[in-house]
Amino acid sequence: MNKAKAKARINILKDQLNEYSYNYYVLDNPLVPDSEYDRLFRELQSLEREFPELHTPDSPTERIGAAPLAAFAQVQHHKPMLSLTNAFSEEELIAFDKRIKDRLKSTQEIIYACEPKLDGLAINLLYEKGLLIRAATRGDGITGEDVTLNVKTIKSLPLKLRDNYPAILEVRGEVYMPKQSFLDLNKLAHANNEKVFANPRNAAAGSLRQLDSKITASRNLAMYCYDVGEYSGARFANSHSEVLACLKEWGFSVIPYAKPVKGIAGCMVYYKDILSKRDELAYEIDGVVYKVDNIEEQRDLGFISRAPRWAIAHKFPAQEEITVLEEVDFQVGRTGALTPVARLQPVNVAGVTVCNATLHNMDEIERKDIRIGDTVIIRRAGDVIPEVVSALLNKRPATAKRIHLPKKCPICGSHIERIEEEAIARCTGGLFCAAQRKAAIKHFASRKAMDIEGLGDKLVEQLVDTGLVNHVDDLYKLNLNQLSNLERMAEKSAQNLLEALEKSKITTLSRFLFALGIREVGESTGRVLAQHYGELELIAKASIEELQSVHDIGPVVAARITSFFAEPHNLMVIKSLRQLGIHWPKVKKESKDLLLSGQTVAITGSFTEFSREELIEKLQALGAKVSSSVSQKTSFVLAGESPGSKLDKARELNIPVKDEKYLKNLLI
Ligand code: 9MJ
Repeated sequence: MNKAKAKARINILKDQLNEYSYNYYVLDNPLVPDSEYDRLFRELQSLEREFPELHTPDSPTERIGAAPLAAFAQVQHHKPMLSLTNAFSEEELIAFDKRIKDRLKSTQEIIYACEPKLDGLAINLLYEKGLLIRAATRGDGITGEDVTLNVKTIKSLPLKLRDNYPAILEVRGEVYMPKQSFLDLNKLAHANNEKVFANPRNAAAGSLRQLDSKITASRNLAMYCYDVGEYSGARFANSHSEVLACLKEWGFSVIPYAKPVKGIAGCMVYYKDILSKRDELAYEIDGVVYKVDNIEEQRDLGFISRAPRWAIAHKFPAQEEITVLEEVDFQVGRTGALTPVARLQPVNVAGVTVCNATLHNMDEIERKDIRIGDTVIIRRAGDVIPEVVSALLNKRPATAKRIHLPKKCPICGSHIERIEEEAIARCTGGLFCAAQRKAAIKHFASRKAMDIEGLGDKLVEQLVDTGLVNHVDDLYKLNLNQLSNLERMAEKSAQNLLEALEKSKITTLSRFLFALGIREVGESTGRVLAQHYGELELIAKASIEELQSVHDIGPVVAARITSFFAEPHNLMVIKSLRQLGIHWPKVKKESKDLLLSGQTVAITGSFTEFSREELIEKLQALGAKVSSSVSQKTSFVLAGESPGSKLDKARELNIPVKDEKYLKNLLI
C-alpha cells in the first residue's frame, strides 16, 4: 500500500473506530461485535507501525477506554488505570514471553500469575483509613466518573476493610452482571417494552451509570478485584499472588481461579482449562490474563503508553461475528411450533463454520427489526444453537426484504395459527404434518427418552419419508430386510439398530412419559408423575384437579396431560407400544426414611463412574431433590473433577461439599 492510500484508509478506520467506541462506551449500545472492533483496531495499529508519520496523537490507538460522560463528577485516579494488550495466538504469547525474558535478562522460566479475564467494567475503589470513600470508572485511564453511590449498592463489596490495611489504598477490579441476572433483566425489560441490553457487560455498564442509585441497587451487580493501585506505607507483597491474598484478607471478593504457573507452557495449560469451563461459569469471560508474578520484575518491566509490559490478555475466540442474512426458512417442531431459521453467508465463529442460526420467533424478528439482506451479528456460545443477535442498520441495503410468517405450513400445507399475545406460531396439522411426526420420533428415540442408540435425525427422516415409520410404535415393527434396503445402511448397522431397539424396550415409567412428548411434560415432570402415581393407567385416568394436587404440577401442565390421554389415537399408540414389548420395572415409591430424604443436592464438575443423568437418577433414588443452583437451602454440593462456580458458591455460603466416593458409599 502506498502512503496516500494508507492515509485514506487510516482516516476511514479512525472515524469508524471513534463512532463504534462512542456508541459502545457513551451510549452503552454496541454497533458491532468486539471481534470486528479488534480487527479494525489491529489494522490501524499495523498501518501506523508501517507509516509512523501518519500516526497522530488523536488516533484511537492512543486511547485507554473512552472519554468520561458528563453527567457524573470527574475524578482523577491516584495512579493511572491501565488496559491490557491483547494476544490472540500462541505465537503472540511466545513473543511476549521472549520480550520479558530479554528485558529481565533472564534465562529461567518466568512465573506468571494467571486469572480469567472478566468481561465487565473496570472500577477503581479508593479507601482511606479503611473506609470506602470513592469508586470511579476507568474513563480514559487518568480521569474517570464518580460512581460511588452506585458501586456502594454492590453487596459483596466491603464498605469498611478488615485488619492491617494501608491508610490509603486503591483497589481495582471488574464490576459485572451474572449471566442469569442479565437474562432475567432483559426478560423483564422485554415484558415492559423497554430497551433490552446487548450483553451482560452493557447491562452492567448501564446499571452503573444510573443517576438514581436505587435502580442500580435493584440490578444484581457483583465485583471481583484483581489489583491494587496506589497505597501508603511500605510494600506489603512481593508477588501478585500475595497481593490477591491480601485483598482477600482485607475483605474483597477476589478474582476466582487465580493461579501462578511456570512459563508459557503453564499459561497454555491454564488457558485450555479455563476455556473448557467458560460456559458453566456464572459470569462472562472473554479470555485469560497472564501477569508476571514478581512485583520487583513488574517494576523493572514498566509500561508502554497504553498498558503494562508485564501483563497480557489472551483472548478466547470471539463468540460473535458478522455475516449476511441471505434467506429465512421456517422449521416445524414437535408441537408444530414454527421457528424462523436464518440462512447465512457461511462464517467462522470460534472455530466452527456457521451457515444457519435461529431467529427464535416472529416477535424477536420484529423487535430486532431484522430483514433479509441485512448484515447481522451472530453469536455461538458453547453447545447452544447459534442465534442472530441483531442487524447492523447502517449497513442495510435498499433491497432488504421484510420477513413474513407463512400462511400455510411449509411442510404439510396446513393452516398456521398464531394465538394473539403469543410469540409462537404453529402448524395446525398435528401428526398429519410429516415435520411434526419426524420431530416426535426423534424426541422419542433421544438419549433422555427411550435412548435408542444409532437412531439419528437423518435416519428418522428417511424412515418417515419412505413410509416405513409413521408413528413411534412402527419403529418396533421394523425388520432387517426393510432396514438394510435403506440408503447408506449396511447390514451390520441395520442389525445394530434392531438390537438397540430391542434394548430400549426395557425402560422406566418416567422416561416413557417423557418420550411420549406430551407438551409441557419434560424429564422432571415425567419423574414427578412416575413417583406420585407409580402406574401409567392411573396417570391416564387422573382428572385435572387430581393432577394439580401433585407437587410442581400447575393448571397448564395438568390440562396438557389430560388432553393428551383424552386423544384415542394416543391411547392406541401406547397400547401398541406395550404389546410390542415396552415395559418398565415397578416404580419404587420414595420413602421418608431413604438416606437422603428431605435433602437438596447440587452437582458440579464431572464424575468418573457416572454420567450427569445417572447421578441425578441415583440421588433421586436415595430420596434427594436435585437442584440446578446453590443456595442457603442446599444440603450439600456433590463436586467432581473440574468443578464450576457452584463450588465457589458453596464455599461462600459454607455449604458442605462431598465427593464421588461419598455417593458410592451411600449406594453400597
Ligand atoms: C479482568 N478484566 O478480569 C486485569 N482483568 O490487570 C484482570 N483485568 C488487569 N486483570 C491490569 N483479571 C490491568 C487490567
